[in-house]
Amino acid sequence: MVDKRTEQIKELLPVYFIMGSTNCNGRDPVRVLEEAIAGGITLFQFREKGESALTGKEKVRLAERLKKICQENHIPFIVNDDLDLAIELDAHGIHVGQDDLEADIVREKFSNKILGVSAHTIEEAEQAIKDGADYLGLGPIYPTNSKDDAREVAGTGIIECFRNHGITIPIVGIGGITPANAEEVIQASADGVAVISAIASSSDVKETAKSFLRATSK
Ligand code: 3NM
Repeated sequence: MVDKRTEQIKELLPVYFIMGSTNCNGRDPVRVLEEAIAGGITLFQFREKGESALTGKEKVRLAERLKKICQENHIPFIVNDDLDLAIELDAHGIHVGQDDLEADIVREKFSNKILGVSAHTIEEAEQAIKDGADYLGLGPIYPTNSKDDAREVAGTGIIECFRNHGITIPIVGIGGITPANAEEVIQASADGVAVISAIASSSDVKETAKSFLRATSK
């Protein structure tokens, strides 16, 4: 039986926009987020990473501004890999990778919040579930330029493989996903797509977010 919490998480995942100041081609991240929300994104993750990423107070200030926009638009605000920031901002959730914080420690300190974990193998997925993950991020599904240490391209087959191994918790595909290939990811039985560049660096952020919503609700 699928419980209510799982159903609620699934509803948040269709168009999961991830972004930080380094992903916006010099545009104001606040504007980019507003346009993405106007286009219909369903969840937002603040991921401030890369060479010119903001740190310290500047990072906190940007996170606060983006969280406020999410709050005004009823979009949950997830923080990537920064437990102190997630706690300081009382974020709706946190996402951690395999090389980041330990998921079980995060779950302990951040109970009742959304916990996402990146997984690449069945063992990692099973561990994440034991640790209390609400959803898994699987990738990179397609080639990506947005993550320096991305693993080998997995294709949509990784999603089918996890499902065939009995992994039933919500899954979001990530890496190189565009409006043109998003439907394939959903057909492979993901509950949504997590996207950085196709939305953040689009010349029409709102329209691109709309295209993702159409592609994932077919
Ligand atoms: N994690 P884009 S791939 C943040 O494979 C991230 O776990 C990945 O960015 C993983 O949509 C990735 O621009 C980058 O390809 C996704």
